[in-house]
Parts: sequence; structure tokens; C-alpha cells
Amino acid sequence: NAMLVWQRTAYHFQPQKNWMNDPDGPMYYKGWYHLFYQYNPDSAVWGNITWGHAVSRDLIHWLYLPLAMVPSHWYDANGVWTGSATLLPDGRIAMVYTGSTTESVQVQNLAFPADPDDPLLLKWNKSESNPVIRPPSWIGLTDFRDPTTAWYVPTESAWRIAIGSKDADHNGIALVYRTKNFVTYELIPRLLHSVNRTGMWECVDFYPVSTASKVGLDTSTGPGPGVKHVLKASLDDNKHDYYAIGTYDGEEGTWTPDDQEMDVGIGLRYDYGKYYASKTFYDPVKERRVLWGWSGETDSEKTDLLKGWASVQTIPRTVTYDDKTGRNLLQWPVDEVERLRQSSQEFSNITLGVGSVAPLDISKATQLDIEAKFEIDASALERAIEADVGYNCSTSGGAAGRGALGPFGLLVLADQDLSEQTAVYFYLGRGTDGGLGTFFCQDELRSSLANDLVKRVYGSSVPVLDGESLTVRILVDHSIVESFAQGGRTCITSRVYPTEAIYGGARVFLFNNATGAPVTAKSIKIWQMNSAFIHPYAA
Ligand code: DQQ
Repeated sequence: NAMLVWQRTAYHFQPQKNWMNDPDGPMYYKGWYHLFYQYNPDSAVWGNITWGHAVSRDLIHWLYLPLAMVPSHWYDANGVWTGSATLLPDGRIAMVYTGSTTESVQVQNLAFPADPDDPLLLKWNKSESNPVIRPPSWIGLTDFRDPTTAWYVPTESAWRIAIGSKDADHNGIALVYRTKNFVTYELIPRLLHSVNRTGMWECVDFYPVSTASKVGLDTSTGPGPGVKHVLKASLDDNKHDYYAIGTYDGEEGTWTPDDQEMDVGIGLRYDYGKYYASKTFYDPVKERRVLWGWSGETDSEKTDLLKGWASVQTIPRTVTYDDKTGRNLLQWPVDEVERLRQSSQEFSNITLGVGSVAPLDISKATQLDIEAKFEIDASALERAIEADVGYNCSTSGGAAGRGALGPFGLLVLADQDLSEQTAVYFYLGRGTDGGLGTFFCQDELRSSLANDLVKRVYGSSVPVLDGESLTVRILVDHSIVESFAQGGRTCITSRVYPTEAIYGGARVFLFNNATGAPVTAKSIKIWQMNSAFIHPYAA
């Protein structure tokens, strides 16, 4: 087995050591962005779940704070699980989270800051009334978790909160509760939504998006002209985050997807790679909705214990409605990440013949922000009759497979002789309906010479509108590659552990493995990325 250097990231959030999973209760409060997260203070594997805590001025540089909440009562003795923050109009914060009880029953608990004047929110008090919600009789005792941020319903002078679960037929469901004070709750008889056979819905998220502008909306913005609502669930069955855009009926208290065939759990994913248990919050400073997501490990638990840490959070993403397609969201790294950009190099009009690889001569290649634009010869598109039908990134041969019009793109975290490479690529193929479509994929199969890793080809189709070039943005940070195609219509995150393509050994290449057409890399800009300042807070 190759010599492994288990690379921590340099500008992604991760704890100093040990295990992390879901982001919890993200919010902006008195000048600081707060991130809480599922954390095991004792080990690099899941267990003893507490809330880790960090604050930032800009979502990029972080100060680690002491643990915010630990298992302390019967109602959370088996873990302080995932929860969300609601900022009340009078400035108070209601933090509602799932506790796993001494008997491992999932209940919902309330916590609030011990000192609301402390912008760092160092100390948290748990309510005397905990648990504030117990599972309804017809719900499994271990299928009731992850309360959302609450939304205010003016007509009933009350808040509503959603909680994920599954019913007896393995249908994923979102229950809704009404509360006036976050202490007493009433179950609304109607479900917010359910989707057949999608299993347990973890980490449900529910929020409005503006169809008229790029401005984010406060979670309490009700349905109305120019507003749609997004419902997202993390599927316990397959560990992917699925969302759908739809309409919230405030009177009925139900949500309906725009397209039944693209419902939650069977349609779009936020990210086609290693990405789970995500959660959004409304940022009032920059009037945007920001998405956090957990990117877990592709190495083994044994290795995690050896290296002493596991998991990172992806770079927070701004989420907007894609008014060009009207069918998907756009996710884009928050613009603050651009403050880490240092020197850049540009390349233009590089023609990639069929079956070619071209090195891009840049100095270092482990911390990068890349923007690239490709065009494929129009006459080739006319010959697209040869393009294969029913392409699927995951079951294809990845970047090594060859079709008429793909794959082509970039190889990152590659070593000089390409024994290691993570391929980020486009592939044009025919859908089962015969129409030409574009796929966006990421191939980890050759990402490392090491064997004890999960390596996959991830991806999906990506909408490309008339007259658009093929564009991709890639954030590279040692052991994570986050890619965004067509302005964030389709996103893929990989965790990779190269053994040669590390530090000075890492390179970037362009490639075109299509058999039927040359491809032009119209423009490529690559920035070296600084490391973020992520350190303990010294009082
Ligand atoms: N992680 C938490 C649960 C949640 C799951 C426990 C999702 O609350 O359902 O660590 O990753």
C-alpha cells in the first residue's frame, strides 16, 4: 500500500481533532456567524455526540469555542443531536434540538443562551420543560428527529416547526408542530409533505426562495407572488440530500412540488458527491440564504482513528432560485471565500484534440480556486447522432471511458505521470428521449494509489441553455474537491486522499477523452488559495 499522508484541509472548517458530522443551528448573531456541529470530543468515530461551536466574522476564518452543549440530562444522555436556531423578533434565540434519551428515544428539547448579551453565546441553558416534544404514538421512537428553524404564521400568532420521520410504510414524512412559546407544542394533523418509499427523512429543511431576485428571504416569509418554497430531506436510506422546489399552501399547511416526478428524495440533489445533513440559514447582513453541508470520510474508521480526525464542512454556499431554468436552485461558494484568492494564472483558447491531455503550468496545486470555460465544436454537435444514449456518470467508466462527445474537463490533485488524478468533467450524451443532454461528473477512481478508500464516479445531468458555454468552478483543498457546473446548477463534492499528488507533487491538467470532437478550453483562471485562520479562541 502506498504511503499515506492524511491531509487536513487548509481553508475548510474542521475541528482540531476527533469526529464531526452535521452542521447545527447556524445563525448570525450580534456580529458573528455561529456554527455548531455534531461532535465527538473523545474519538474520531461517531459517538458521545455533543455540540461543538465556532464563530466567524466572514464564514471563512473561525475561532473554536468551548463545547456549547453536552449530554447532561436523561432527555439527551445518549446524545445532543441535530437542531436548528430560530431568532425571535425580540432578539431571543430558541434552539430546538433532538435528544437521544437514556432509553434511546428521540425527543425534542429547547435550549437558549444563558447570556443573550454575550455575542459569542458561550453558555447555553436547557429548558426546565424538556423534553418539549415526544414522538407521537404512531411514530417509531427512534424515527423522530432534527427540528427545522421555525417560521412565523401571523394569522395564528404562532410559530411552526417541521420534524422529519417515516411512517409504517417506509414513506418519508415531515411532521409540523405549532408553538407560541417553544415550550408547548401542538401537532398539526396534516403532514407538510410525504414521499412514498423514501424512508427516514433526516435533517429536514424548509425555506422560501425569491423567484424575482437573488436576495435571500427570511425563513418566516410566507407564500405569495414571487415566492416559492424549498423542501429538503437527507435520506437515511442512501445518505444523499434531496431537494425540490414547490409551493407552500399556508392555509392547508402543506407543500406541493412543482414537478411530481422531481419530488423530494426522487429528484434533485444539492450535491451528487460526499455531502449530507445540510442546513440553511438566513443571513440578514448580506440578505442571502446560506447552505452548510457535512462532507464525511472516504477512508476507513480504522484510518480515522489513526489520523485522529474525521470530516469537514463544505464551504458555505449561497442558495438562489435559477430563474433561467425555473427548475433548480443555484449554489455558489459564499463570496467571502474569494478573499483567500492570492496570485492567479490565466490560460485561454487551448484546443484539446481527441484523446489529449495538457498540463497547466501552475506553481502549487493543493489549494486552488479554478474557473474554466469549455466549448465543443458546433459541427461535432451535428454529428452527435453518435453520442451514446442513457449515459450515467456513476455506472460509466468515468474519465477513462470514451464516447463521441466526452468526457472532457480537468484533472486536479494529479501527479506528474497521472498515476493519481481526480477528474472533473462534462459528457454530452443522448437522453432516453433522444435529445442531447450534458452530464457533469467527478471521477475518484484514480484519485489515490491507496486501496483502503471508497472511490466512486459521481454526477448527474446539468441544464445547459442555448448559447451557454460549459462552465465549472472547482475548489481544491488537499483532501476535498468541490465542483460547481453552470453557475451551481449541479454540484459534486469529493473527498480524496492522494499519496503522490500532495504538496509540491500536485498538478492540474486539461483532458479530452472524447473520440468524436476536439474541445476548446476557452478560458481558465486559477487562483492560489491562502489558508484560512481557524484556531482556538483565546479570551
Ligand atoms: N445525525 C444526527 C441526527 C441526524 C443525523 C446524529 C444525520 O440527529 O439525523 O448525530 O447525519
